[in-house]
Amino acid sequence: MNDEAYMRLALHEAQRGRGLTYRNPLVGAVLVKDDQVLGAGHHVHFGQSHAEVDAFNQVQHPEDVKNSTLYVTLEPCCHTGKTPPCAHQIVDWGVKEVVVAQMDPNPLVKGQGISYLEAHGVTVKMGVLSTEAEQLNETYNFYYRHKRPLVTVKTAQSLDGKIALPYAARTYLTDAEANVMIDDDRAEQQAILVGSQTVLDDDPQLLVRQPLEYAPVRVILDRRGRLVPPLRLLKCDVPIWLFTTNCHVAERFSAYPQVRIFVAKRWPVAAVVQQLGQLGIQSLMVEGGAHIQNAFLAADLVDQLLIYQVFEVFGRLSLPAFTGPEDRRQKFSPRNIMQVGNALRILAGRQ
Ligand code: AOF
Ligand code: ZN
Repeated sequence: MNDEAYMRLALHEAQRGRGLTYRNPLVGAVLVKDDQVLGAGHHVHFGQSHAEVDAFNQVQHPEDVKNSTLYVTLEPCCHTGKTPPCAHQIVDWGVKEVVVAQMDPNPLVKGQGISYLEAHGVTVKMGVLSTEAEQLNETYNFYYRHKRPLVTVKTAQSLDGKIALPYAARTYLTDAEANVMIDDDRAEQQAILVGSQTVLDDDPQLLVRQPLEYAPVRVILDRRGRLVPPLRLLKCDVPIWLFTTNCHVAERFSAYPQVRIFVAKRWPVAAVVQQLGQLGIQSLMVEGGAHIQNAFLAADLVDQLLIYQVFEVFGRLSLPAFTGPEDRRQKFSPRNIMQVGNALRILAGRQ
C-alpha cells in the first residue's frame, strides 16, 4: 500500500476519538513495517494517550517498531502537557520514518516536533492528505491560527427573515425533529452566547439534552446588569460566564458558584470574543438576540451562519434576525444545505 492508503487508515482511526477529545484535536496514527500494519491508534480522550502512543500500545511485539514507518494525521508533539512528548518516544522506539498529514498550529508544537525528529535522524515526510486532516479539526486549526474562537451565528427564522412574531411571549419556529439537530449543533460547541434580552424574554436553560462530558459554557452578555435570580439558567451546574459593566452583579449571583462574572468598562463583542479565546474557547455559537447577532456582523466576527429556515411568512411587524444601528453587507458561501423536519438547515461560511 502507498502513503495515502496508510494515511487514510490513520484518518479513519482518528474519528474514534470524536466527542471525547474536547479542546484537543482528533488524531490517528498507524505504525507500518514491510507493508504490514503493526498497530493503529487514536487520541483516546482529553488528558489521555496521544495517537502515537495508543498505536504503539497496540503492537504485539514492541521490538518490531524499530525501523518502522509511522503515519500520523498531526505533527507529533514535543512538549510535556498532560502526557509526555510523542516525538521523544518515537525516537526512543527507533522509528525510521514519520509521515505527517498536517503541522500542529499549537504554538507549543508548531514545527518543533518535526525539527526534533529530524535532528534525531528520523526522516519526516509532510503533507500527505493534508486537506483531509485539516478538515478533521477545523475549529482547532482556526483557533490557533486566528487566536480566537470560530464564531457561528445561529438563527431559526421565517422565509421573510423574522425570528419572532410581534407581542408574542415566545415564538416557536422549528419542530421536534429539527430541534434534535439543533441540539446536536449546540453539542459541538465549546460555548454558546445569548444576550440578556433573550434571557429576559425566554428564560432559557441553554443546555444540551444529550449527556456530555464537556457541556458548552453558557456565555451571557448582560452589559447593563439587568439579570436577577431566580433564572432557569441557574438550575444546573454547567458554567455560566456573565459579561457585564455593572460591578453590583457579582453580589446578586454570589450564591451560585457556577457563575463567573467578567466586569469591564465596556464589552464590545470583539472584546468578549477575545476574552473567550484567552480562556481557551475554540468555538462559539451565538444564539440571539437580533441586536447581538447584528453586532457580531458589524464587527466582522461571523465566520459561519447556521440558519434554520421554516416555511412561513411572519410579516412586517415581526422581529428580524438582525437589527441594529450598523449595516454591513457580507457575502457567504453555502457549506451544507439540508432539510430537517420543518426547516431548511443552511450552513454558510464567510467568503
Ligand atoms: C500528538 N498526538 O494524538 C495529539 C496531540 O495535554 P496533552 O499532553 O494531551 O497535549 C495536548 C496538545 O498536544 C494539543 O493541544 C496538541 O497540540 C497536541 N495533540 N499531539 O502528538 C496526539 N492529540
Ligand atoms: Zn503527542
